[in-house]
Amino acid sequence: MFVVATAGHVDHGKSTLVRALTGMEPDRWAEERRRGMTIDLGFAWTTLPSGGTVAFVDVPGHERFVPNMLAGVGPVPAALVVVAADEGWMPQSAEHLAALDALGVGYGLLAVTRADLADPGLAMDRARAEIAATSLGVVETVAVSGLTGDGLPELRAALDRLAARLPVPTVDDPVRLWVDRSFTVRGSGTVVTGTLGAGRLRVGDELELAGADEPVRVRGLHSLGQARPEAAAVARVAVNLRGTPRDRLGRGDALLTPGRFHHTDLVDVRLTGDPAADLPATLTLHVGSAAVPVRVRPLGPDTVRLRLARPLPLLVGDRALLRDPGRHHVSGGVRVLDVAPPPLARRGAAAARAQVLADLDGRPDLAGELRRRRLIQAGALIRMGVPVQAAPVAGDWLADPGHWQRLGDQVTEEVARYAREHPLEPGMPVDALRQRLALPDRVLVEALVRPPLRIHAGRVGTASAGALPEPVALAVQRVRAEYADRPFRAPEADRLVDLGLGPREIGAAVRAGALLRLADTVVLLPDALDDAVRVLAALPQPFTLSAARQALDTTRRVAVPLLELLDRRGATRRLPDDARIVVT
Ligand SMILES: Nc1nc2c(ncn2[C@@H]2O[C@H](COP(=O)(O)OP(=O)(O)OP(=O)(O)O)[C@@H](O)[C@H]2O)c(=O)[nH]1
Ligand SMILES: [Mg+2]
Repeated sequence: MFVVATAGHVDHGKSTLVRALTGMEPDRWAEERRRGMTIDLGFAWTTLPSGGTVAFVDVPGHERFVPNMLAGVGPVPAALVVVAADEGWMPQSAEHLAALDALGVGYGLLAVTRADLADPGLAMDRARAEIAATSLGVVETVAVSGLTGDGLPELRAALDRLAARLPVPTVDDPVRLWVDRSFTVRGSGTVVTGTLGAGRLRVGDELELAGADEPVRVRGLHSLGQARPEAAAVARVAVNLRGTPRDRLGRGDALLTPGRFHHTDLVDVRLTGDPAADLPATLTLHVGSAAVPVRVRPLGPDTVRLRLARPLPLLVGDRALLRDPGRHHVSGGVRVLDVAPPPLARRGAAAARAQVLADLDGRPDLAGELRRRRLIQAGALIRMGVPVQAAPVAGDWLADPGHWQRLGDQVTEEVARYAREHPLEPGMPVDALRQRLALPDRVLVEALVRPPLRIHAGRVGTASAGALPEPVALAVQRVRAEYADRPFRAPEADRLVDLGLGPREIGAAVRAGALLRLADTVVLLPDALDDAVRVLAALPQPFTLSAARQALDTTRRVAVPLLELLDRRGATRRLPDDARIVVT
């Protein structure tokens, strides 16, 4: 199937032509038929001589209904421009064509209708020239009469040739179905329709709806009036949603493949075509079937920042248009350059941003994104519409290679500085390093630590960081030598001072496992605990504090905290009468 939107001035015969081609009534409302005028979008389809199907989105031509027209053409890649032979080129011929051009629609046909009423030559020449100057380029042209049927076979053949030229849709892409209609079907619930431009929908699929916390589920699918288990792009589809109230969604909403789109209310864009120098500060952004008021902030000669009144699922490269609803005027097309632009807080930030944007063209560019963002998660880039082929540096994180190299150097510097400032600590805590480098995730620190640095017990240091600074190591060695034959006699406080073991040094030695701390200034050699248990186990059980003190050949200063530590570790148990037993 391929989908074509009509375009053209009011009363030029768009709906009559669609009716003549399809045998279906595009004007769905009684009011439309009574007034002989299309108000809202109409939908009809037919089989072409080739056997292929064309579906039409028939738009209103009246200037009051241009927003409806834009909702219809937004997601559609091809247009049938209709001009009446007897009236020729008119204001909404021009406005509709400007809209197609702004959206970058590249495929189309020209039908000069009402050819039974006047010679189509003049209207045809003018329209061809106008169209040739737009993104549509030179188009095939057919003179027709919706009344007599003249020219219809030629138009059908031309539609077939147009279909053959259209790009092959990408059915593996994520779905972004812009809703152009929503209604309730008795017994089925909410149904929405739209033009599926890419991807594939299946009954049972879960989809995301912007602004809704819960996913929505596809209960049924219709295309061309028939129920189907699945529909692949390009297609007109009607989607029945399970359990979604009708008032939760409508025209301008989008049904999305979950997790694949970034919802943004701030975008930097390039103005396409001939941007007016004095763009109004508030305009309406039309993209897909959505129309959202925006505030415009000029940045460069043809680049602006748009603040959207509500977030939309936009991708880098999206085409959209800006319109001044007050003046009935398409102000220009836009191409989205950045859907997650940086804030412009500092002085000169806007000028700097304009320079960055000058080099962007809306084509997703992984290397450029990494250069500008330095560190970003692959999922975040994919949600912006930037395909990711690069390998992550850690977890889901991608890094600009130059930035990653600099971070590696910084790690070495920071760890060395920390070691200088904290000589007794066995390395820099990982989280302190993460904060110092302003890294968003601990896995990045872990990936940046390379030999000879390593992470041990939550700290980054050299492989020898477990070892003690030399003076402390020497002091511990002397304690060992002096107390080898009386392991439960802890050095007195003044002896510790003589040895150069102040509180910081003792702390370092304890962390390194070179000393065992019983109390503030009561330290033993680390094997003392096991030795003590052996000695105490040889005593008649239970034993008193005094018996333990004598057996260990030590003082109360050591014996009390030593036994308490053994109690805590479960090696001894204190009985109600204060005697103890060794637990075996
Ligand atoms: N004689 C003649 N009349 C036509 C032809 N096509 C359309 N008309 C008449 O022109 C009038 C407008 O036709 P529509 O098809 O409603 O025009 P439209 O472009 O859909 O108008 P809007 O949807 O309001 O923009 C109707 O009265 C049609 O009967 C044609 O080829 N020949
Ligand atoms: Mg009509």
